[in-house]
Amino acid sequence: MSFRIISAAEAASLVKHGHNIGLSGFTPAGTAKAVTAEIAKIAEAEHTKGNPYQISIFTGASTGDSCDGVLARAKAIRYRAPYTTNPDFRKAVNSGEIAYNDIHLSQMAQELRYGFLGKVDLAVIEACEVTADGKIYLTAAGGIAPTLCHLADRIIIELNSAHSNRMMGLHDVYEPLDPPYRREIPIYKPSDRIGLPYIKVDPRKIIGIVETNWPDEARDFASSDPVTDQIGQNVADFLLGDMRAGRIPSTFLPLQSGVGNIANAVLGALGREKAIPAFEMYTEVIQNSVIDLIRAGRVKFGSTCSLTVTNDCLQGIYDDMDFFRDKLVLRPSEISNNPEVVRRLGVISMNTAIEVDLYGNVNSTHISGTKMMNGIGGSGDFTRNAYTSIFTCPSIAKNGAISAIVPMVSHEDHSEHSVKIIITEQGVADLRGKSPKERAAAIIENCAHPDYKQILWDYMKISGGKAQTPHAIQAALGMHAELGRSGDMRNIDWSAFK
Ligand code: 0RQ
Repeated sequence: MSFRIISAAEAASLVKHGHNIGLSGFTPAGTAKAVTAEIAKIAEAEHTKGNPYQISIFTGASTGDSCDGVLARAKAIRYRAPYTTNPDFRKAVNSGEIAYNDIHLSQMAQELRYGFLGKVDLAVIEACEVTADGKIYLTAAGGIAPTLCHLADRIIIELNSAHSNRMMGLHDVYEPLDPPYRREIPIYKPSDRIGLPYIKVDPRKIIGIVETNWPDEARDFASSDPVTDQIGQNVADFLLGDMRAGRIPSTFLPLQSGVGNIANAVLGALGREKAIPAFEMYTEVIQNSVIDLIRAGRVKFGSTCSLTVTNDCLQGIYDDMDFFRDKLVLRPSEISNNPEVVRRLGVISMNTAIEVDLYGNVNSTHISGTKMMNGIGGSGDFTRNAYTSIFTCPSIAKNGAISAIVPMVSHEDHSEHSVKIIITEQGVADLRGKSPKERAAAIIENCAHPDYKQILWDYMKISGGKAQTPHAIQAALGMHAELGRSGDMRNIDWSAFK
């Protein structure tokens, strides 16, 4: 079958007010870009005419400016799930303009299949190749593309020549059956392949091909600073200590790492620590630091959902595909983040907290309990099921006006039952095997910034200290309230709460 070549504007004209659109991609690798940019223009034109025009967007994870950015600015998004990172989108969410649903990334595809989010009216899938018999070869991410192709009656392909078709073969596409027919996912080591290198669809569903040459929009990272370097070193020292104590086998265990500046610095430090053996990754994103570690022989294999790397790094992978082909696999997010596989492989998870409380509850998503930062991403998929779950963050934010260690988190993403290790630049709190009060002591002593240690001990005093999980409920969010009042948590006066 030969496909119709259409313009991005023609593809966008198929999208009507109220439609649910599914996009390929993940953080923001492999995201469809050209059609969404044209949808934004339609939204602006319709709004100028006084007509309503808003759509829902389903993706694997965050997208770039050509999706979440332009669509948020055009006020074209009614509903969006899951994870995002775009600043304009964030503003629109926090001003109540967009209904945002922060779903665990491993669950997004199945929630669509279960029908919880409504019908997928159109799937827009970025590909490096598509064949006449309906084989779609994805670009830099797996995301939820297989499920979108399965659910949508109409598929638009963005055939993007900015990606090399040397990507063909790197993906392992596998979609589980739904209950009660689901079987085990037969991955026993990160490099196991269980599916096909392409998505197979009925070619009649592909209603048009949009030819583009649009590079991915992954951002570059801030170069590491003394704080992120120290956090990275503390993670490396902790893992080495656990290996020497026999808690991690000498062959090591697969690692997962989240996105962001801290995650990038942590991986750099792990790579430099030569006493840690070359390791494998079972993770959702691979950033530049991991590609460097693969080249250096420090990472033996990477199973991921996306290559969230800068464009020069991606080009380097394409140029050296003969080297990388047996060292990388790209999976749909339902598999890269799958709780069953994470638990089986004994993954060591490393994600980032915004704040942590005295008992080990973690907030990764909300500023002062109400404003969305990015979202939970895959951190919950991994944390709950990890062999050892680690959270990292600087001990303070905004020049010390904010402590990352607080009496009670203002929003909870990961509970004390799942969080095992907290690491700041100050040190490491190992919460494994500890009761809540023992955890509080470890966190204050090892992770809190010196400016806040006494403040936190004083909170423990007014909490009475006897209950299973001591709290002075009237003061539990006192540091957050103080931040709102004076702009600095250090001004807290606990006597006001007695
Ligand atoms: O603000 O940008 O104005 O300077 O938050 O913080 O320290 O630069 O760290 O880039 O790694 O982001 C948790 C947001 C951290 C991210 C978060 C402010 C701080 C700064 C960014 P500025 P840093 P990072 C992977 C798996 C989701 C959970 C996860 C994230 C900005 O890592 O979204 O790991 N994680 N998911 O000043 C007010 C506080 C603050 C604070 C930090 N307590 N109060 N502001 N900041 N702590 C994702 C996927 O699954 C795909």
